[in-house]
Amino acid sequence: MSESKKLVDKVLDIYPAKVMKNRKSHMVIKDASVKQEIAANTRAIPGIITNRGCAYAGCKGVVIGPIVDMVHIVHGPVGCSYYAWGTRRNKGKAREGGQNFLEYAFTTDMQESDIVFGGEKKLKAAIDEAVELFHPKAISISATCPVGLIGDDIHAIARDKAKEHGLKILAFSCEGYKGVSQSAGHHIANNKLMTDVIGTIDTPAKEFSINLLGEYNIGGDEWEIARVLTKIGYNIISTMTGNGAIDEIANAHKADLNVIQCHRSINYVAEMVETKYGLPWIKVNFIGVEGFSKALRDMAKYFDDPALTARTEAVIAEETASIEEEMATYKALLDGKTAVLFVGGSRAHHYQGLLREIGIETIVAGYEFGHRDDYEGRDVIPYIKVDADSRNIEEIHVEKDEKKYSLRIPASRAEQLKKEIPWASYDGLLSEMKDGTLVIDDLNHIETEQIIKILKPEFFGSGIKDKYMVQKMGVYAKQMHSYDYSGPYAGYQGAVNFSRDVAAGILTPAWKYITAPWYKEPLLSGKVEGVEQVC
Ligand code: CFM
Ligand code: HCA
Repeated sequence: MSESKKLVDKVLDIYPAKVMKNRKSHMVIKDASVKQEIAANTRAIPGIITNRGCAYAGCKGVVIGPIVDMVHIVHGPVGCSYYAWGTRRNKGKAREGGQNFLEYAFTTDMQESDIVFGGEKKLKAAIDEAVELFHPKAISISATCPVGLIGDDIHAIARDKAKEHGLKILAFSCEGYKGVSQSAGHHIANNKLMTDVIGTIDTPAKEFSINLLGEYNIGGDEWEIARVLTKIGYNIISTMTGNGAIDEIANAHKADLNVIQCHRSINYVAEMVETKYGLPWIKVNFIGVEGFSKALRDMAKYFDDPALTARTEAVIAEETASIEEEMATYKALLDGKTAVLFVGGSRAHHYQGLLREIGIETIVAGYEFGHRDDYEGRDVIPYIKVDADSRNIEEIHVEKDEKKYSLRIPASRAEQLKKEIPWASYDGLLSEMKDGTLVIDDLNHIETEQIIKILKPEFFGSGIKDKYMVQKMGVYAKQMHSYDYSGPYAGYQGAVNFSRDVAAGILTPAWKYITAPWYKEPLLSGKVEGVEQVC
């Protein structure tokens, strides 16, 4: 029996029958010879200590919060705002003459009396106060659980106050209880960005214009990606939403291409922009040396411009040469080690290439709230229509989910693109894993404990909730959400930073001062001839 099978049996053994059946459907041992399916994006079992967050976290915390020049008001009890204050480490800078409110936490601080008599008055006052004190370009209002329960009409307030003050106010009914995880919040945020922001400014874009979608500038990632893209000659119209600015996002539809890093959190915008404005999108992975170079090459292939392609190759050569030696040093230190990766909805996949580059193989991986396509991937079939549109560009149509979309791509490029770049399609986490390794969706506390005990990996890519329990078991756990306050980890320089931090974390002599529980607690006990206890 394979190690993974033994592990699955052992993990499932602790559950009552009904729970066992449910959890089993969220576990898959990779087998490349068959098409595999996994249960995902379903409700966590009550009583199980899941790592997931809520819709408010996904909407305000993840998608809307990183926009730097908006005042983000949380309508709810103070804890929801305080908990979300600065913890995601999405960095941002004010544009010239512009504003940056990222350091602030704005809340209506609802009290018991507001819950009983309604919180609308307080919200109106908060908006007036924010406008008077800060004169922002735009405001967001995020509803927390009690708001939905008592029925405050945040949308009517947003409409009236926007008119009164003459600015954009976006209201999000992202009460934490909606959906099964953060994922519902992403969707709510995406919808409003589409209806109220994108397309509201029409400044013509320069050549090679792109939007970066699903990149949140955690630890400065976007700045490292942008450094290289700008060197090649790309014009980044907007980033959604790390270091994002509201007017830039409003003009996003003028770009030539949407480039998606985290598909899970922003695919709805990509799809809606594609349908409404004919703007195609490609999925990339900016993490890891190979990953980043591939992303740059895919983008160059899309634009198919000889000078851009030459610059791409020159920048790749220069950048990779500058980090080669350091990466080799870390590989020599870490070769042969193993990792477990359990992160949100894309990083458990995105970091595997980089880990492999420094000699670390991922043996278990999973998402908190990924959907089935994040595990299983998705293919689309582009096909060509012969007629030409008014701009003298032949239309290319994409058929997916039985719908047809028109894209602004020269017909001659279609077949080639289909073969060469991940145009509107993507690989899932399962495709990254080696045969025999284990994929687990919505991993919980007790399963994490079992995995660590049985597999004893050297590296666990975690969130804040599971990090310290793993470290107390003597295994290095790295916060893959906040990067443990380090970063950037994306791009070439990011790969070096990550490798340095992982090497330091795994190789620190501190681990010899912690005795893992399996060295002190008996796994079996009883009397075996002449021996008191067997461990
Ligand atoms: Fe996308 Fe993200 Fe992630 Fe995500 Fe997140 Fe995040 Fe994450 Mo935390 S948007 S899915 S909801 S890459 S906040 S920057 S680290 S769980 S893997
Ligand atoms: C969230 C945000 C989070 C939490 C990270 C963690 C982040 O989903 O609420 O649990 O450590 O990246 O900050 O994913």
